[in-house]
Amino acid sequence: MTKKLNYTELLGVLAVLLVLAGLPLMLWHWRTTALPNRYLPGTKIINLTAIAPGGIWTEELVVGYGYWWKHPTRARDINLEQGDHVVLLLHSPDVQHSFSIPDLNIGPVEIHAGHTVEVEFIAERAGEFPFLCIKICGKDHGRLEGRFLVAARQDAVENSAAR
Ligand SMILES: [Cu+2]
Repeated sequence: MTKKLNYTELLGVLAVLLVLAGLPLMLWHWRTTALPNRYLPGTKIINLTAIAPGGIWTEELVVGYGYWWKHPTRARDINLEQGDHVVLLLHSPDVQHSFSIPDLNIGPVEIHAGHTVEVEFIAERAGEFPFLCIKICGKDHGRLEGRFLVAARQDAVENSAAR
């Protein structure tokens, strides 16, 4: 014999289902729609995560338990184009790191474990711009470096050739 749910129980079940389905949906919406639309169209959004063991900057998302077995790809060279509006989302899953692009006078930007820090800049000049961690964060600290390679914009190249 089955007992029919009364109105209050039904409401409770609905509330639980709403939370179970609604929260992940809201998070998904935030990640895919709300977050990218916070920036001007054409903005290059680059995720950079610093990982202390191995001294790796990676563009991959490294969170939670994945940290222990994931082998993220090292981001050595990040290609940009002159004039690009760049938003860096800096993240650390382990210890406190300190981000800097010395040639662009950016940093030191403290990245606390578990937090994401936003750094915004415009790649005005073409060239190579090393980025690195400038806080001793472990034995592989020295390997936490990479480069932004800013390619000269085509019309800028033509302008300088015409002169
Ligand atoms: Cu470091």
